[in-house]
Amino acid sequence: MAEDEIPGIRRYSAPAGGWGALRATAKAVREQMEAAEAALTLLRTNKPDGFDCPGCAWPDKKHTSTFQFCENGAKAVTWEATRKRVPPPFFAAHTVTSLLGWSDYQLEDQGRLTHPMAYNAANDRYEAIGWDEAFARIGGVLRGLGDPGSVEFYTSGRASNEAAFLYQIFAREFGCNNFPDCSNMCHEPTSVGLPQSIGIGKGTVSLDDFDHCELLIAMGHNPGTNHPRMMATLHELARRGTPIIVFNPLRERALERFADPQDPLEMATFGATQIASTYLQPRIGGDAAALKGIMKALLEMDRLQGEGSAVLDRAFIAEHAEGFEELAADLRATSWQAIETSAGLPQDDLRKVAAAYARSNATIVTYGMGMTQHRTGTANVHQMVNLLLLRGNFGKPGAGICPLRGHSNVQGDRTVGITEKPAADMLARIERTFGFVPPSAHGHDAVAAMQAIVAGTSKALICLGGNLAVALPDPEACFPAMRRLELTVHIGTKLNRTHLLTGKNAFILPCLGRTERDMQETGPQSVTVEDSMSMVHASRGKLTPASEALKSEPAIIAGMAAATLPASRVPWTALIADYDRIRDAIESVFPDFTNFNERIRVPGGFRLPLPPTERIWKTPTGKAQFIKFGGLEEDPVFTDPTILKLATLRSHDQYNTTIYGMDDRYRGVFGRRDVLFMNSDDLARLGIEEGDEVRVETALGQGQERCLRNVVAVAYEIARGSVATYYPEGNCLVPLDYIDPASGTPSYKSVPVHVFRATPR
Ligand SMILES: Nc1nc2c(c(=O)[nH]1)N[C@H]1C(S)=C(S)[C@@H](COP(=O)(O)OP(=O)(O)OC[C@H]3O[C@@H](n4cnc5c(=O)[nH]c(N)nc54)[C@H](O)[C@@H]3O)O[C@H]1N2
Ligand SMILES: Nc1nc2c(c(=O)[nH]1)N[C@H]1C(S)=C(S)[C@@H](COP(=O)(O)OP(=O)(O)OC[C@H]3O[C@@H](n4cnc5c(=O)[nH]c(N)nc54)[C@H](O)[C@@H]3O)O[C@H]1N2
Ligand SMILES: [Mo]
Repeated sequence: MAEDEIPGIRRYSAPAGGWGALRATAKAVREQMEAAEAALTLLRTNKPDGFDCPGCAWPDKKHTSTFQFCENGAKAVTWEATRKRVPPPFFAAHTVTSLLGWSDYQLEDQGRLTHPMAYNAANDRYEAIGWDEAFARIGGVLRGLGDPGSVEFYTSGRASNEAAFLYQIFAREFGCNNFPDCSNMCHEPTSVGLPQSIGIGKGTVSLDDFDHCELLIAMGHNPGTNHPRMMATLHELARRGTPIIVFNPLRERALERFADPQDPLEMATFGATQIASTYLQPRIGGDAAALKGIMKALLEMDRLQGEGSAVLDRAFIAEHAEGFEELAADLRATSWQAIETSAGLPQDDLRKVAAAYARSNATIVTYGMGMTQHRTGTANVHQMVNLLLLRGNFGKPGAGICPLRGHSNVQGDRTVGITEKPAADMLARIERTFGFVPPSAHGHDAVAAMQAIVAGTSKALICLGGNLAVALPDPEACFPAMRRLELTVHIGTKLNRTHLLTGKNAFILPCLGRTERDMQETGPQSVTVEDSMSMVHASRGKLTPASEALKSEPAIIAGMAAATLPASRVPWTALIADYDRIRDAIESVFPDFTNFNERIRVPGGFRLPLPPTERIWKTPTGKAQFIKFGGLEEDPVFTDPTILKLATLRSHDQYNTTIYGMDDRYRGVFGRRDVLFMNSDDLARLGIEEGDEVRVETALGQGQERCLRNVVAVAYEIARGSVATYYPEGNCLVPLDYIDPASGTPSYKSVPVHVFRATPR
């Protein structure tokens, strides 16, 4: 079938970025905002006195640089600062049941929520309610539940440090550690795996390190879409001639060729820069094997070079690391043939990567969801660290590990206490600061929280942002369970499907977004966020709030807490009057925030301590750990050759469950999302033609049929045996318990499936 015969499927031959990005930005502005206001708003993004971009967690050059253009940052900002509104008459006109029939895109595109709303089951509608009455009713239900452990406190990673801190204090004074958060679906393997390897669950590089790095290995992330400001860094590296080796089963255009909208010459000449110097396409779930192959090759090179070889940093290993001998023995015992089969890459390619790595004196490994959202996500993180440790790539300029975090403050939320497994010293300091005894029993992460909701043991769900039921796997189990809850409370900016899965008592509490002015008793307030390089800085919105009835996230949390806990030891009202007081309390609980208020007044903020950058390892033995990966396979091995591995991905026009538009420009998909990307050999092998309608079925044989229908097969440059579709549509194929046991993160990127042709011949 000729390619233009499939509606909306066109090959995209241009580089990423460039004029296409400028056109897409203009479209986002046109559809959501007044042009003049949009221009002013975008210019305030990531400025010393402006607000932090809600788009991603990639740092900005000290938050002091000139305006950095970013298409998807602009989409995130204009989507929040839209002129569209969802006022009470909207809810009067539509029952919740009818709204459930709308698409995710339609729901959010209605605009900003304007008033607190309470669900009325008698007429199946959300109705406006006063703030105080909402708080009182929520408090009443929570107090009436009896068991504090039956309440789930979800956090999505846009929440500021101040909001997240107050939220965890509220939950802990209430009496539980149930903190499902979006990180559990995202970088939890980083938060679990990195401490085991290097003693801290955060990336170790700073933006400056990219100026000194001699080799970058980029694994399983798609920065052209998800971390667009990183493209400027990659562009710079490529121009400087620094090799960039990509591991991604799909060809992602921005990792191949990019035209920097910041570069006048490139723009004027329609030029572009080649980004990846080497682009390897392992099969989905083949990275652990590939990393083992590279390390095996390195050991072989080291042996060949004999005495005096500089392939491994022997001095570093001896002084700083443990477990090398076990790792080396395991690598020696692993055959090249098995590595090639598991990785889906030839030995030769892996040896070349090893050679390039051995030449580099400073290497950075960057990674994203393609590495973490697997059954072995945590073990995958260990393997990337192993590779870096072999040549001492920690604690020197230009080297280290760089997880690309998701939500703009997901890292900060964890830093200020959103964790279901609280450390004893944090609990002790909470007690000292506020005078109540916080619970120490571990609570639920995201999957465990939903499992408790499905089992009926959890009775209430409070969500600080996000769209939990849609973000989690297995809507068939989750959606009906949500309706059985006693209480659902959503603090959000825009209407989404989870808000419509109403419990017996259901509330939507609309909050200010980051772009908006937050006025409290002592004047306009700033909040703080931490980016993926551990830089903490202030964010201050300037826009007039979308509605006079909105409250800030901290104010909503304080209101709920005060109404729930009449004998609270926390001075909720005083804390809200001046956020400096919240920051003083944060400093009192978390010593790393010394002089917090003073330090965020410096443009660019400050960096939290990162011991590995000084070669200090806060592991139990005080050494960095080599942790071997037993075997080669990330997933169960199937003998049935018709089973393929499915990854669920973001399109270029979406922010997680927020769908901005129906295009995925760089992958050549326009006006639709119902596609399954397939390798043409697999198409031929399975008797499917491009453009055929197909049915995707989960092949785990758990007795339950999981099926995605009405998707169209599209030929794509994707590794053989691997297929991909969009998130969240693909979530119906992922069982709720198909997780990395070490971290609890769902294996969204590797589900065994069968694909059947549905188009009759
Ligand atoms: N515009 C925009 N920005 C965002 C987001 C958004 O949705 N939109 N989401 C934010 C959030 S919360 C997050 S977590 C990040 C997500 O950012 P990314 O980590 O880039 O997220 P994904 O789109 O899920 O896919 C990652 C890549 O993994 C690859 N991949 C899939 N399976 C494998 C595998 O087995 N091995 C390897 N090596 N690669 C694989 C896919 O081809 C894809 O290119 O972005 C953040 N920023
Ligand atoms: N199949 C599959 N599933 C996945 C993934 C995948 O790759 N594949 N990725 C996972 C990942 S990495 C993540 S992080 C999760 C995301 O899970 P979530 O964080 O729960 O989801 P989002 O779509 O980011 O949440 C969108 C909603 O946040 C609210 N919101 C936006 N801005 C604000 C704000 O400033 N304040 C408040 N209070 N609310 C706000 C709006 O109401 C909006 O509807 O999904 C996970 N699910
Ligand atoms: Mo994420």
